[in-house]
Amino acid sequence: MNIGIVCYPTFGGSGVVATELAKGLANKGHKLHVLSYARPARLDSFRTDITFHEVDLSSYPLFEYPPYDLALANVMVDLIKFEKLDVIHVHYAIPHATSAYLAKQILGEKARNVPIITTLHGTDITLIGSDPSYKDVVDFSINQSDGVTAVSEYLKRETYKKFDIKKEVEVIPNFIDLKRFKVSDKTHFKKAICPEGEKVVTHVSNFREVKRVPDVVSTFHEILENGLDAKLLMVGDGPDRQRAENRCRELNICDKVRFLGKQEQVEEVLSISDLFLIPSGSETFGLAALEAMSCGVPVISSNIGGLPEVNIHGETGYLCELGDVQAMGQYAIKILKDETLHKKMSVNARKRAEMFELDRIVTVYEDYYKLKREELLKA
Ligand code: GMT
Repeated sequence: MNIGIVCYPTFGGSGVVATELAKGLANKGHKLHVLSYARPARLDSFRTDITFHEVDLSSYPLFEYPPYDLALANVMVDLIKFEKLDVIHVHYAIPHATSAYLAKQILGEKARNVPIITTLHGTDITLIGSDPSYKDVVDFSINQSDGVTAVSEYLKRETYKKFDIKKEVEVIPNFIDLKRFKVSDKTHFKKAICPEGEKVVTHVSNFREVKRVPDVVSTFHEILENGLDAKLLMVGDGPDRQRAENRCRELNICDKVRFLGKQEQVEEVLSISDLFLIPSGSETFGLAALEAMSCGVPVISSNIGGLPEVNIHGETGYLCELGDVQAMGQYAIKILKDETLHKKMSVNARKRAEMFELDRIVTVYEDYYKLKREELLKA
């Protein structure tokens, strides 16, 4: 098939899922076209079976806000016409699903059999999508898609709760490349960071408010207060980094915390980690938790959203009430002080990650595309 994938080019979340899906589908022999306003972070090497199309925004004095959604629709029209796309798969409803609808309307009969698949990832439903300034358009665009998928059962429920959706939402969970996200020997790296054999606690995110990064620091402080020597690795960057750094200064623990910024090879950091913290206020799936688990790192997360579908309480780590840094700290100590428990949870975490294996989920998407094409052909 000729498949168009539309996404945000970001380091984490939906951008990663979309790009890894494109690579997985190309590995199965499909021809992929990836559309975004910048080259996605994970589309990092040249391949003849994946073409990147940068959506270019012309500036014009009247355009204080250049209309990205229109430029994107225009690229879609072009690709359906000249690259003969069989499917358009958009990741994140705003504005991608709306642009896809517009492209299809523009082409009329010519695009009749090209299904638009919209994958909902999270904040397009739980936060920004349900904001009154977008809600009606999002509602309409989702209903106009030929297929709608959500990355967790939780997100499916939220979608029905927050919008008037008449379509069946199919849950296709996020996936993981088990060959990439596995423990590798990084002893030299660990020695450099923890010369005294301290435990390594890690957090990876885009440091947005929803990630509650100050809670990561407070939880880590609890660990230190309970007499366990450890280092905290903060991977990523974003608006709340300064708050997190300030919290470290207030608690006087700066020598124990390393802010590593954005990292391409997160799996290398995870390879030296003993514990992963993800205390988010909202998380439809928690891909970062799955990446950690795939590297055999037990996870302590908040008990919200789709996280309980990934992290299993008492097996792969622990789930705690939102904001309960004391409980998170206590569970962290429990895992880090008990080698047998740590080993057991580490093995369980990797096993659980295996249930989200990349090839299997890519096939589920492939079958879903075929089904939606058949439905259009029959209609
Ligand atoms: O979490 C983010 O900040 C990025 C966001 C996105 O849409 O790119 O991530 C969402 O999609 C990911 C991939 O499906 C999920 O793993 C994240 O849980 C979800 N984030 C939130 O719900 C906050």
